[in-house]
Amino acid sequence: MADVVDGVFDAVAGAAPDVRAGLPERRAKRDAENVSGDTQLEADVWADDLLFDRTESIEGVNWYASEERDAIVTVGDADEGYAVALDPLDGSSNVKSNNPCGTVVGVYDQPLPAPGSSLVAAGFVLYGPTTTMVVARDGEVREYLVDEDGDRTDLGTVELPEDPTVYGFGGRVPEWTEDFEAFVRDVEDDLKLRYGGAMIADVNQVLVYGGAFGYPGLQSAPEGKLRAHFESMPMAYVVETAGGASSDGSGSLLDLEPQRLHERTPTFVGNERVIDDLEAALPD
Ligand code: P6P
Repeated sequence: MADVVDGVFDAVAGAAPDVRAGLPERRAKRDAENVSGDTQLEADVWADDLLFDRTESIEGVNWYASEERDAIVTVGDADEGYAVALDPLDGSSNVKSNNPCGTVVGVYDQPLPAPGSSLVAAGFVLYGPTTTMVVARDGEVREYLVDEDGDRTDLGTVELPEDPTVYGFGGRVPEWTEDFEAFVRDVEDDLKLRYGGAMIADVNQVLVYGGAFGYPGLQSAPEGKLRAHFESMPMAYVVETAGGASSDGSGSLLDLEPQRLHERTPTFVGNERVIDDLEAALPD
């Protein structure tokens, strides 16, 4: 397994400079939507193609799935192996406004759809003032600086701070349920709002400063917006490995068993006490 996980994160880190370099001229919207109904940027499709090329021949990777592709691609010739699930350019709408975006990576030990418990590693690349990679595997989370050659410098382990400081919850407030809005009103008495429209950047703030990020179920969309396989479960794996907690409103996101590849779920990650308060505030 270690070789496969090494191979996946080496390939994604190696691709990062190319993805970042290709963003400036790919800010335009395509006249297309992905299977989830998101408007696709040229950058979404281009990053997906590039990352597919860099990962599809890794020994042990049998399936490639991405938020931008309707179906899973079988890239191996065995009935068993690992599935790589990517959000190739999470927060791509931030490219136009020059705000952070990145790539979410999940490595599952079975074909998708798969339970959150089948993740063996997860992480993300963050295109911010610098390019960094966060990897959760083997019980720890480590952060790396990714240079222009795609080489990584180890910056050490990442552990969620004891005390929460920031919060960020997506969706329009009028679309929130009453119980969730009441919970946020309590949270905002203690924490500072940090919400930037890209899950990987907002979760990275939680990893650095402590707090909580989420995208709740909405009155018009009880399942919320974020995709279980490509965003919610991988980021839950990172935050839980860093000492935090996750929830879909009632229990850990790693206990989810999605039945569809592009299934969405209400998503919350952060300090355990904030997540406990959230679950207490929402109806069973
Ligand atoms: P909204 C990006 O499109 C994304 O999937 C997540 O990265 C982000 O947290 C969320 O959607 C932002 O959604 O509705 O605030 O634009």
